[in-house]
Amino acid sequence: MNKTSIICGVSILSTALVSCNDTHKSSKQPNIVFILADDIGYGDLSCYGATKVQTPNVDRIAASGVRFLNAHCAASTSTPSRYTLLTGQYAFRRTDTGVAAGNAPSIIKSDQKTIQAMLQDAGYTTAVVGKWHLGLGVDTNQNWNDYIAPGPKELGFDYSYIFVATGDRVPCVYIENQRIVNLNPSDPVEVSYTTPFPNEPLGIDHPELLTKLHHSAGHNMAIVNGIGRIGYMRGGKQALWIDEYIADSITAKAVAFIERSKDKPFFLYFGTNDIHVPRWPHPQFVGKTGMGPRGDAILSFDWTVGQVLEALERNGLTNNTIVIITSDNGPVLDDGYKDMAVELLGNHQPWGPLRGGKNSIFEAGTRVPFIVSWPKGGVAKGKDSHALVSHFDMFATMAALSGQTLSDDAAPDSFDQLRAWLGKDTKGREYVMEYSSTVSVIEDDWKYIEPTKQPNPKLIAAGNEAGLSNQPQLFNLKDDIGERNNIATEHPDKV
Ligand code: NG6
Ligand code: CA
Repeated sequence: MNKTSIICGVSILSTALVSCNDTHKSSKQPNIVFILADDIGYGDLSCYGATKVQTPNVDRIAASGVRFLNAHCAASTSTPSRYTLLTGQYAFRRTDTGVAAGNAPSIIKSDQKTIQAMLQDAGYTTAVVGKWHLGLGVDTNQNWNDYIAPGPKELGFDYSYIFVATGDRVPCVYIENQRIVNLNPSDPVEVSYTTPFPNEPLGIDHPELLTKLHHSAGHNMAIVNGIGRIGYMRGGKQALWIDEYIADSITAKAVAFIERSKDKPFFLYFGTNDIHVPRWPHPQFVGKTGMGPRGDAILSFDWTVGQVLEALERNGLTNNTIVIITSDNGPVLDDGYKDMAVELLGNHQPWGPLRGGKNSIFEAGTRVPFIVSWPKGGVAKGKDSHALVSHFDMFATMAALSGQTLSDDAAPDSFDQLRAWLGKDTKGREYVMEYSSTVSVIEDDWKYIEPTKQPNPKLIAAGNEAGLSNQPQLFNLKDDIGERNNIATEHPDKV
């Protein structure tokens, strides 16, 4: 190693990385792999305290990097969480960023700045693989049998291999570079979220066709692969996914992208299907945790992480790749299918010590696992950090890292937290805001939840409290991480 590369190797400063980039190939900008789990909770991984399920591959990344204990996503459901992540703008700045249907038009507007377009400007090859859930096309009448735009390409991803919404929403097909994969033109895909198609059996009328999972709430419309879904669809029989192979399919595409991009800096944004409903993991995981499909799907997630890490290793990329693992929102047990998640939970604590869960303004809705590893970047190894961080700081943080200056209209809610992400700054953000029917703010040890006139549903899903109130709520998270004691009246100054 010559002197220049030694200096670059120990430097974490973007300026050094940029200038070294010109002179020595081995000191090029780091690759970025962002793995976004679906609905994995703060206590669902063994490196976050789970014992009934083991996640050795995620744990390996935690051991080589920083495990954050005070990390947040922007919202307690997928679409607003992902919107905020990719645009660096709180989803609650708009009213049309709720959980998207499978035929929602593109939610990110073509003139909005995105992290992936910013990284393209910095010389990165960019890809999205897996869950998208940010809409496609201009309206709800997309022609599914043609190139569907706008979509990932128009928003800055060079390559895409996605499912458009969630595993439980039609259309149940893979879409590669904005065209349905394996589509037979003589069997076109049609999608509706309002009107059933004549002669297409529905879950609500044909329980005998639900050979894999029965619904517990909703999920009684189109039947695909023996599972009822949300929304109606017709056609595309040859293109339909098989749930037990979704992890295989998207992981293979993520790995293939890494293989073919290895010679220049790349950004892979990888949204897994695990562990969202319908949980129907590959047979190799079935029965392995004793917790039913929900637990087994965590193993599938960990397998996916392992495949990505192996691909990096095989291609000599481990050292100079930043790997980030996190989740889009908190955990849920019964999310609309009878998959025994409640009955087989035992003493597993998907929420860790937190209150609430998916769809909740309490901490378990939005405090998520968050792990950052980058051996060459000098990330502290096997360290815990209590710094206040959020995954939507990704935009500004990666801009700083790649030497990009953000324009005034880019990512207003995203801050450069590189030092915190590398485990060097122990404070992190000044504050973070989160959304779930109302907003909350965390600053220092305090969490404030804005009162709302909306009624507080008794329980959402199984056991997840929404946490809404028509009174201000204030918690001291240092003494009361479980948000049991509302001390708003004692601290009017803080409120
Ligand atoms: C809800 C679904 C739930 C899940 C959620 C979105 C029902 C009864 N519940 O409407 O199953 O799909 O939407 O999840 O249909 S998310 O993680 O993508 O935000
Ligand atoms: Ca989710």
